[in-house]
Amino acid sequence: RQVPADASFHSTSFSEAEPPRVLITGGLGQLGVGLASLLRKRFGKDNVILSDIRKPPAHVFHSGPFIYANILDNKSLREIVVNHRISWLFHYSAVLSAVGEANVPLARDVNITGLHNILDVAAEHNVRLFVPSTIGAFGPSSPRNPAPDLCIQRPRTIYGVSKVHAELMGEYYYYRYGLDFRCLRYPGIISADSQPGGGTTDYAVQIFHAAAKNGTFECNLKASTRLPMMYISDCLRATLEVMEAPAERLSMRTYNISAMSFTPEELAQALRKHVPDFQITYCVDPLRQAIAESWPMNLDDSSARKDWGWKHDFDLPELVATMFNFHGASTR
Ligand code: AKB
Repeated sequence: RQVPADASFHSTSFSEAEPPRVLITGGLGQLGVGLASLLRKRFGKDNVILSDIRKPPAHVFHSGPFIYANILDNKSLREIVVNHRISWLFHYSAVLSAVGEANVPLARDVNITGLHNILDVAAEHNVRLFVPSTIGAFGPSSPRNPAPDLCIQRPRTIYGVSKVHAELMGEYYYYRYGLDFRCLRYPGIISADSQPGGGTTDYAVQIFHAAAKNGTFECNLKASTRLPMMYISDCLRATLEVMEAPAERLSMRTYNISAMSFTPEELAQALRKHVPDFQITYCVDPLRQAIAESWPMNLDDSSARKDWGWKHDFDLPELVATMFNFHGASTR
């Protein structure tokens, strides 16, 4: 097992009586607000601080603590961790795959330099750190169906390169400094009330809004492009579960997690149960298509299932029904 002798020290940075004090960076992206709401139910509203460099919408601002945090500003990061007695940090700031290719310097700053700052502050202040990785951390030479936890990773996007870097640096800090680093490789995440920004799997979110609104959707990936996907509530629960797992249950620090896998054509067919005349057309974006074809079609998540009991709740039919319930029956 890859657990150092002193791991028990890191397995409990807070006592049962004292809940963790949590900071979420990049909190206004697709996942932060949902994660904050899950964690606030568990640890108390005031123990979970959402942060971003953008101004929050009113409902987010009024739902619990929100602060400005720029991950490129080391001094202010340290001030936040010290002043708020942060003991758990969820590092959600990232530039996603398609936007990263359009702006490599930005992706490098946010995804690599920003990560270095986060690793240092977490290691210095004994903070348990979660960093999401992704199917994008695999590349064309990785096994695609399924991709195991440990295999060749030679991604061809700056996003993927930065995520492999995050996995390796986090694990290095764990072995070198005892940083309690935990990482999950997320599939494409599907959410009803938040939008992804600039990814390759975004079509699988946009299609639901389009189906509910006008019954048609123009897809930017080919009909047969198979990718791993997951409903947001499974993703956030997995994230909390791996953070709460006793250190001795973790045989690794970076795990694949998986739920379902489908193509745009299969998703459109599943949508027709709710919108019978739903039409999908295809206008392929060559950049996104090339990225998608370099990613796995399925992830092997057997280690997560074995080590800390990961189990998904949502397959494709439940996902589609839940997304439609959220949007209300068709708004057309
Ligand atoms: C993207 O498409 O870039 C992300 C991801 C799969 O990491 N949603």
